[in-house]
Amino acid sequence: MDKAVQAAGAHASDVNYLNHETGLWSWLSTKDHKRIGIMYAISLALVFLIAGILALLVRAELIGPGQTIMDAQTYNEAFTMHGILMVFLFLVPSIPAILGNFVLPIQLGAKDVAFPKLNLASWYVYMVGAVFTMLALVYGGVDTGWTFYTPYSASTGGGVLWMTAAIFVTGFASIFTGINFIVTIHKMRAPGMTWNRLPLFVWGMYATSIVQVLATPVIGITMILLILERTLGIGIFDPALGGDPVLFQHFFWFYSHPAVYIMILPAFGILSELIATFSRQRIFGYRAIALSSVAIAMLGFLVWGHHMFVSGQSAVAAIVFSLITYLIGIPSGIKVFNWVGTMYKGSIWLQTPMLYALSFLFLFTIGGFTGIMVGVLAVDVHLHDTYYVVGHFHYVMMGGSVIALLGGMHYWWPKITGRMYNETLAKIAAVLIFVGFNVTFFTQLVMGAQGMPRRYYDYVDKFTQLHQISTVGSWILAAGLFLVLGYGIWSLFNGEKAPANPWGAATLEWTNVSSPPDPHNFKRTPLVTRGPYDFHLADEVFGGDGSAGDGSGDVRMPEPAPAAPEPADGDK
Ligand code: HEM
Ligand SMILES: [Cu+2]
Repeated sequence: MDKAVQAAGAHASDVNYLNHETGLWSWLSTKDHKRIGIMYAISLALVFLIAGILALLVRAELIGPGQTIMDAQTYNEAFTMHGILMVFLFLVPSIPAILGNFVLPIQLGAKDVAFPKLNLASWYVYMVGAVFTMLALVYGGVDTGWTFYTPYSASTGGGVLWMTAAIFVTGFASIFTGINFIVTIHKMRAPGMTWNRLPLFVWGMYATSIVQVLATPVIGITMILLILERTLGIGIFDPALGGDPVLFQHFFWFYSHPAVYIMILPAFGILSELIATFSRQRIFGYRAIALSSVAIAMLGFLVWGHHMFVSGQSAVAAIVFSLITYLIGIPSGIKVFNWVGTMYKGSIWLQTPMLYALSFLFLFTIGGFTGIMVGVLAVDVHLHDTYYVVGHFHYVMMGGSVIALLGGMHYWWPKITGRMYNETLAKIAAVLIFVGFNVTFFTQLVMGAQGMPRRYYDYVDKFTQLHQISTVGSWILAAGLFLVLGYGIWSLFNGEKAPANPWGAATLEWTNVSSPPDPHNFKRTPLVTRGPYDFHLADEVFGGDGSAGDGSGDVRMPEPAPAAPEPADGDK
């Protein structure tokens, strides 16, 4: 075990949130944000597993032209289900529901979220949505693609009704989480936790919550309208009934573009924590990182038309959407610049979470850059509905969000479980995932640019080789992910006991809370007197009085808060 791990050496107290109550009912009826986070983690891991297996099957079908392991209809249903599960049931809830729930209140110095019952309700509502998803499979499956475009979705198989209902229902889970976090951040901060001392993970969650609350109702209403058209024949999208099919696309993307920020903003938040902690540096440009998240959240509402360049919208609209899309590159670029700036001259510690952070920087930059490419009106006319788009959004959603989630899970694992994972295996897995990811998806960018359309189970011979490379890549990727699952489970039972602050981080969940945390997080409400990345002031972390992490101390600082980054004057 590394030196820093021992240095922070504090002892977990015997009673913690995991063992203070036992039995299934104590979990199903819990209002503890930490336990709800874990319930979400287990549910979402299961969804990720199912959706991942579907992805492997889709890739296996594409290993050669023509039919290989499934027929065309099954293929359509497989990629649709993969997409729906990954986007709506996994990635949208993922980081907020798991790590947001677990970490956010502790980072604020709070005992829990503002509305603990609403938090538990969010999980139950999500589970109802998951059951509806199963029913969609029972009642004939869905083959529309995850976008449910009309007019096809208004007429195809019965599963669509259940699936759209599932998305309507899980939307509430997302809204509940968003409302809860906004109120928690405004109202539950410990004394001294000013807006300028919020950890950047909290800022990321704040921006995300705004989008969740404002955008999710739109997808809910869209799904309801589709259901009404299908069941009652009310004309909304069907021209024969006086509707407009393109209207569906507007509604859908008015939610779904902002939704990509629901998926990526929390990832940005995690990145800031990882980069600061493992570079041992004050974050460079705290305020720029915090506010660029909010800027992205706002701008994200203005660009939906870039998904509809070839849908027949007016040339003026298309040009305006294209131009606004470029603007998103600015706050995103600011972030990447600031993360690199934070690492500059830092003492970088290449533990597994940092490997994921570096991975993210590389992959998200490709994802963002290819996003600008498809945002260029003229270029997208060529690239639209090709594998280039598939490559692009996997670079952001998987290379960005999922990689950040993995980094965050490794980072907070000792806090959540009270155990360390096997560092060597974890590093091997991180490398396998990075390599497998690029082999799988870079090839897709190439074939997309050459004209390979998306959502086809057959293709012309010239694409065979690239498809084969991509499929082999998916196996490397899967090997890495299963390795994570393996050593994760092993660590739960056999892992070394984790100290309170194994990484020498300076935010409250590490400095003032034991691993695993006390049922009420803090024994005494902390008094915050410095910024979240003021390592030079965090005496209790580096050579302080050794009181770190027994959960009993306030954050005691030798000096008053530094001028970091600017004194707050009340709520922003
Ligand atoms: C930040 C996280 C992002 C995520 C999670 C994401 C996700 C997605 C997804 C799921 C699609 C597929 C849409 C479809 O099925 O048609 C897509 C397409 C697209 N994305 Fe992104 N994206 C992200 C960032 C960006 C950025 C930064 C840009 C541009 C600056 C961008 C521009 C586009 C465009 C123009 C398309 C439409 C391409 C087409 O359909 O022809 N995206 N994105
Ligand atoms: Cu978009």
